[in-house]
Amino acid sequence: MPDKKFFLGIVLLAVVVGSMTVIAVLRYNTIYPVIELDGVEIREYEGQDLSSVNDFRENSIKGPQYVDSETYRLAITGLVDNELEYTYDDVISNNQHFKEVVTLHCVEGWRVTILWEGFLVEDIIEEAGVNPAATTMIFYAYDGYSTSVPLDYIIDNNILIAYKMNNATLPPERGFPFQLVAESKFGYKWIKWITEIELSDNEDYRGYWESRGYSNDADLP
Ligand SMILES: Nc1nc2c(c(=O)[nH]1)N[C@H]1C(S)=C(S)[C@@H](COP(=O)(O)O)O[C@H]1N2
Ligand SMILES: [Mo]
Repeated sequence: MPDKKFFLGIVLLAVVVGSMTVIAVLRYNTIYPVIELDGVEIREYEGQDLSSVNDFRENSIKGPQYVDSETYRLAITGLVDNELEYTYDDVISNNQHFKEVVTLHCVEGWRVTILWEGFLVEDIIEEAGVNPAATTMIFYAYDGYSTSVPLDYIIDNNILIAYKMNNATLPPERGFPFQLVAESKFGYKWIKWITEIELSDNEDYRGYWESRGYSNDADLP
C-alpha cells in the first residue's frame, strides 16, 4: 500500500522537522537570551547612539540574581552615626533622580554606552551621617560579590547608583534593583544587585576581582 507508506513518511518528516525547530529555538535562546524589559528601551539620547541592554556579556560570578523588590533592603553600615536600612521604594521615592550617558568597559575588551538613571550615592548615605574617619566605601551584593572605591571618588565625580538603563527598569540580568555607575573605572567596579554600602577606613580592602589580581583603583587607561 504505497499510500500508507507515503502518509507515514510525511508524519515522520513532520516529527523530525518539528523537533529540529524546537531544538534550534531552545539553543538560540540559551546562547542569546532576550532580556524582558518594562517598556521599549531607547537607543539614542540627545543625539548620542546607545548600546542595548542585550549588548552586555553576562559573566557574573554566579549568573543572574533574582531579587524580590518587596523583601529587598539596602543597608548603610560601618563608620556612620546611625546604621540604616532602606526598602526599594524608600530609595526610589526619597532621592532626587539624575540621568547620564556613561560607557562601561569590561577588562575582557567589550564596552557598552548606556543612558543610566539613578541617585547620587552621596544622597543615599547622607541620612546615616558619615563619620569623618571614613575614607572608603565597600559595596556588597546579593551574589556575594564585593568591591570598594575611595569616598572622595564618589563625592568628587557625583557617582550614581542606577535603577534604570535606557529608560527601562534594570532587569535581573543587569543588576536589579541597583548597579553602581562607576564612571571612568573598569566594569568590575560596577557592582550589580547592591545590598549594602559600608563606610570604612580600610583603604586596603580588596573586593572579589581585586583580591584575584585586578588593580584596586581600576582606572581606565
Ligand atoms: N554583583 C556582581 N556585580 C558585578 C559582577 C558580578 O559578578 N557580580 N561583575 C562585574 C563585571 S566584571 C562587569 S564587566 C559588570 C558588567 O557585567 P555584566 O555584563 O555581567 O552585566 O558587572 C560587574 N558587577
Ligand atoms: Mo567585567
